Amino acid sequence: MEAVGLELLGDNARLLTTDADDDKRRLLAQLRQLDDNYAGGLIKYITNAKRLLQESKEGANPFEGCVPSVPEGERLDFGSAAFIELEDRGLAEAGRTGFVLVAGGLGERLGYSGIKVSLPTECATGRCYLELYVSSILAIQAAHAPAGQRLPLVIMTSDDTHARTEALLNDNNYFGAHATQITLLKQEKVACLADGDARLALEPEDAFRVQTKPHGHGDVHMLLHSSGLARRWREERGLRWVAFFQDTNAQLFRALPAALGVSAARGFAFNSLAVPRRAKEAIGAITRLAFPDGSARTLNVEYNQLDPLLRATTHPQGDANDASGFSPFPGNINQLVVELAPYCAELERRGGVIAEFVNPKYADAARTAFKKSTRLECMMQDFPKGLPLDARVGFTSVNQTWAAYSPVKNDPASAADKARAGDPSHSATSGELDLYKVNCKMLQALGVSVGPPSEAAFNGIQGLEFWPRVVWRPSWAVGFSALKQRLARPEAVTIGRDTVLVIDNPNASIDSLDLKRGTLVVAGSGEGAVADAVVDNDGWTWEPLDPNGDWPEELTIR
Ligand code: UGB
Repeated sequence: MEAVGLELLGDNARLLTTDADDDKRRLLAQLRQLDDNYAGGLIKYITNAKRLLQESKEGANPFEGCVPSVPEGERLDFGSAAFIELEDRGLAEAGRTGFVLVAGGLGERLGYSGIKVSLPTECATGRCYLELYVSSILAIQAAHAPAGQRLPLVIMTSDDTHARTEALLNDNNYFGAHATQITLLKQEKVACLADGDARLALEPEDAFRVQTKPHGHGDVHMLLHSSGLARRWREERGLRWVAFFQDTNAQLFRALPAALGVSAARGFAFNSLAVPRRAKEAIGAITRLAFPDGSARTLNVEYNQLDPLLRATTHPQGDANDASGFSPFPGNINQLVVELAPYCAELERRGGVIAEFVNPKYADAARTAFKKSTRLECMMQDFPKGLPLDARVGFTSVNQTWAAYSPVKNDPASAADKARAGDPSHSATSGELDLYKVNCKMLQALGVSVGPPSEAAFNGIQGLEFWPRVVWRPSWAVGFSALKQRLARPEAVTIGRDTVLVIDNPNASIDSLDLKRGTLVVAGSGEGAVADAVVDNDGWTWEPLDPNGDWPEELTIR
């Protein structure tokens, strides 16, 4: 390591004594590890930190002189003819895609003690997020990948999630995947910075240990580069795309294929799946920025930066809704479709490092001291910041948010507060209910008579749309066209209000069914059709839990 610029802020008196050699070795080992984990080493990290901290101290505006506008992209109605056409095209492309799940976050806002990918997506089957993702990829592989191609899945973990993710896979036999097709890449934390000069912060209780914190989900790009996986996917596996996604969105495979179709149709090197964004909603906005030198880029602008940028330029009213009731700028949901060839070229050029930022909370007006230590961070959606200017960057927005994005992020109390304020609750409750809704809406779009939904209240969230609890295995159908093939006569199928339909048999089809009341589980694996079936039983019911009962956490949070 170069002997420049590395300063530790802490109990320096003890650092100088000779009776602490073991502790010093321990510190050195940690510094070596921090050096290895960052592309370019610790000195590069500190150099970057000094630059970013100086810019922050000066109050530099990264968007100085930029003019924002709404970028090029596609806005689709879920289930429309255009949607289904792009979905079909995208599913064919999905057979040449590597999938990347970022699952290193602890999900502190949710307050769940387990890892988020182990949460049930819904209560009808209890299928967890990781199982849903893996089985969707396997279903796409069976239907759309070239013979013998096993579609890869990378899961980025962290110290907080790695062992439990590994155990979840092992305990469930990789959910049917081949063990070699799932790779876990663990992100490491980065050193904390004690002050504006980027001196490293030591633990208050241990003068021989540097404080560390997560670097953010942008680490995924560095790991795909340093592991050599992205390059091998392109050169050895002949894959064309890489799709990134977050830990808890059961709607992922309802919307991602259409985005892949849009990428192929429009030649997008980088395509962000998006949903309509209400002004001030805490999600990033996909924005085209024209720079003073005449160049332009399409980027994610985080919600806290959007309002001042708009006020200072084209929209004096700031981050406001237009006549549609939404912001004209689509909301980023961090499901990204990236073309592998330009992606690999860019990783090569930048050594896997992507744009970073720093967000210190200052303790003084001179902006030199911090309230607490800070660190550099990076976000996976910032990758286009360094792409060549001629790279086509766009978005695919699905107009019906419930069909594309319903993540589980908030604990019940904050979820109820958000719902009361008219914002999406992004809770285990909404995640489950939106999944039933999207499945029912798919069947309805194909001519099945469904519902109507009831109104329900769970965990203090009132007025919820409670559709029949309809779920099927991904191997039964991914996408509208596959679903259509499972229904010989959609007009002969009725799914009544408050009923439950679980299709567990991947080989069954439905000819005619009147699900009047209660529950139907289509189990087994034999081929055959549900025909002339009338179901009327007591079935399963969903009811709010007694708050004084002793229930599993997975249930109380929904
Ligand atoms: N994650 C990691 O794998 N590693 C990390 O170090 C951190 C996170 P959050 P966030 O969907 O509403 C994003 O914490 O970062 C994984 C976008 O930036 O749930 O606050 C983690 O496991 C924002 O523009 O979200 O905000 C999870 O799978 C907007 O789109 C994923 O990263 C926002 O999501 C996201 O982590 C949103």
